[in-house]
Amino acid sequence: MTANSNYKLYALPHSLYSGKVRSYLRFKRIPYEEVVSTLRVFLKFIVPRTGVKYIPVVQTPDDVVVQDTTEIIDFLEQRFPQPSVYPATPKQKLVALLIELYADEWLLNPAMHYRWSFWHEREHINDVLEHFGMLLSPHAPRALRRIAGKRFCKPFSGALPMLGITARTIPALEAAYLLLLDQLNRHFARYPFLLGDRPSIGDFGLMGPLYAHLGRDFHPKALMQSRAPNVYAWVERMNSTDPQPGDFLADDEIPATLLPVLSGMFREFFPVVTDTVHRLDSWLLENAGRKIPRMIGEHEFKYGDVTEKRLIFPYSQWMLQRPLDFYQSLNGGAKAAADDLLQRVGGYDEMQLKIRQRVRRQNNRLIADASPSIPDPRSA
Ligand SMILES: N[C@@H](CCC(=O)N[C@@H](CS)C(=O)NCC(=O)O)C(=O)O
Repeated sequence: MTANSNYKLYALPHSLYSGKVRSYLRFKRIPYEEVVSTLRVFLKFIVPRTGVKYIPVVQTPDDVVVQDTTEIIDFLEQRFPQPSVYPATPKQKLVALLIELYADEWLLNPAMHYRWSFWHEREHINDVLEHFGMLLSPHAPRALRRIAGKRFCKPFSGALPMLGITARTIPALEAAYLLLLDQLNRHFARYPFLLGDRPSIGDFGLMGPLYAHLGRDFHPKALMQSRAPNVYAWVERMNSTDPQPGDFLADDEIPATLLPVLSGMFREFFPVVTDTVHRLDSWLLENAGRKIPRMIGEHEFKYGDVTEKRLIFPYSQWMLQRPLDFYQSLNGGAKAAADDLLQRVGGYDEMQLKIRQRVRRQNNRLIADASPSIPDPRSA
């Protein structure tokens, strides 16, 4: 045991993925303290202990250090199993895993757009820059943090085109986000969380984009409050320091209000993540033994009717493997129930995808599994 017996969350107040773990720690009532991830903290702790430059990172009182929100939550679920954030029933567990994937890997887009496309709104952008300036020091005067923040934020503000967020796609991106807000607003009018009275891994996933950027930055927060007050109330519920969780809905029920959200996810995001799997498959064949980079070239995708290009992120396959493995492990009545749900939301064919070259995480990096699980059809 270290002198301090609390868990530590290395994070930043405005960091997307930090919001996911923070709300989880609060929900589980795990005593923790939040450490502001300044450059010094990155240099002295995060990089030496994780080998990578991401937040959030959790350090346990017995000095285990875990990086990646999904791994952090799964690690803590072992230590604090009750109440579980994974539903025990097949449809609910599948939906929770799918929504975590969607939030982490796709709703990053509206989050990034609504943070970085509003430079002309002074209050909005100053707040963002002052938060980035915390990398220098959270105690530096606001004006100084704003100046430092301008430098530190460049890799993020400059990332929009790499994510396919351009003048051409922004109208469709905004339309898709407003539609999602309306759908979730209807859902949260009836249910406190996605699957009833208890937040699931899907809720925590959604808290990344829907809190740090879309429910916290000035411009999108005002939009969420006026257009989707029930979503904003959910954000506040998810951040509560005194959570009062109940149970998931009985009988493996999936609320009808979630079906349009799932349909939208399969329509908009699944073509992208499916193509990511195909592109990574080819990349691994051509680059056997090489380290998997964070991005492997670019591919075309569609927002609404507009075709654009974005970078390909192999990590998305790792996240996809979770719901896919779970679904493909089902049989009997559980599979039939999941199939029926998938048919109704236009996701049945998508979920039959067989991943030939699986990936896993080792020492906080993505690596290819030793041997492909299915032979290469091209070598036949
Ligand atoms: N998949 C990772 C993503 C972590 C991540 O991208 N964190 C952001 C901050 S919210 C970051 O550290 N970005 C640094 C970078 O992109 O270089 C997770 O779930 O933890």
